[in-house]
Amino acid sequence: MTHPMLSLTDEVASALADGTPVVALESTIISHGMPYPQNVAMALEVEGIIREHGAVPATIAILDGRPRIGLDADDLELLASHGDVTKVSVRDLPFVVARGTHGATTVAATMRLAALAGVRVFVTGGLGGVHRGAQQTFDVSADLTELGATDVAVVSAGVKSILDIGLTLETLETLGVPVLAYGSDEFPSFFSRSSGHAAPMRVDSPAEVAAVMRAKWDLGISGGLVIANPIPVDDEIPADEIGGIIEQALADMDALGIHGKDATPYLLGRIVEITGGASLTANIALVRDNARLGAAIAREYAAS
Ligand code: PSU
Ligand code: MN
Repeated sequence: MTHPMLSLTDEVASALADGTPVVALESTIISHGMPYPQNVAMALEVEGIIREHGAVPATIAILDGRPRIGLDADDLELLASHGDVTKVSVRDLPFVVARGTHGATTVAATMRLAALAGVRVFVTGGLGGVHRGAQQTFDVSADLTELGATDVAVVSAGVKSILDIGLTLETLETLGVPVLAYGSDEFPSFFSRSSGHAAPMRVDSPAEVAAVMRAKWDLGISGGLVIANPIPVDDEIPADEIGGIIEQALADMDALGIHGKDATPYLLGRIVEITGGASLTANIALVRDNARLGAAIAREYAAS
């Protein structure tokens, strides 16, 4: 039975009914993570990649207060270009639904809605985590809380070093979240294949990922999994090159007094500005690669 508050497209509803693999996609990356029009082009392209690789894409957002599982091209265009789309993490979901407004869902809110719909695999670019200086600000993304609680496997390229990567990994350990680096001994840092942090666990095939998902949930251990897929070699921005740019973006944010839910969108936009768009090219490349991997994982999981 589909949850009565969700609206599924016919394509997603029939895929879920007949066991066709489905891959969830978030919408904050569209509305608050990339500039227009590259954001809508990315969203459409990634849905196409997931279809080409044998799964059905389900981009998730709130439109007119209605949680939507699967969107059409007009919906994606609205999310990419409309001036008034709220960034919705889990705490924002009830407010946006009750008011009947538009919301773009973060990793946390997308996981929650995907799980309500019965979707177990979700592809994104980067996760939220423990912000640098969180010892003072308490700024820890609700993405981590949600990974500790909700049964969805999330494919990302790791976390940007706008965050404290070491503390993010510690928190995921505390929350019981398996962190699987794909084909690497090191946890990746989004733009770079390396981070200086060893991967807690390594896997080398979609089937191995599906087996860990099954084992976790069959053991009754609720919560998510992180699959950290390093950016393809040819698209990588070396850590020493991006490091200084991230420091500058963080300093600019502090000077402007930006914090809370505006921090991540500001930093993402500022990094695109400082790199003259090079970071956006890398970001889109890693999302494409994550889509290919996520579709393969969803296929293996459906067959397992
Ligand atoms: N990191 C990225 N790109 C993104 C985000 C994070 O590299 O688009 C978005 C995701 O939607 C993530 C959210 O869930 O930012 C985290 O926001 P916060 O730090 O406010 O929890
Ligand atoms: Mn935060």
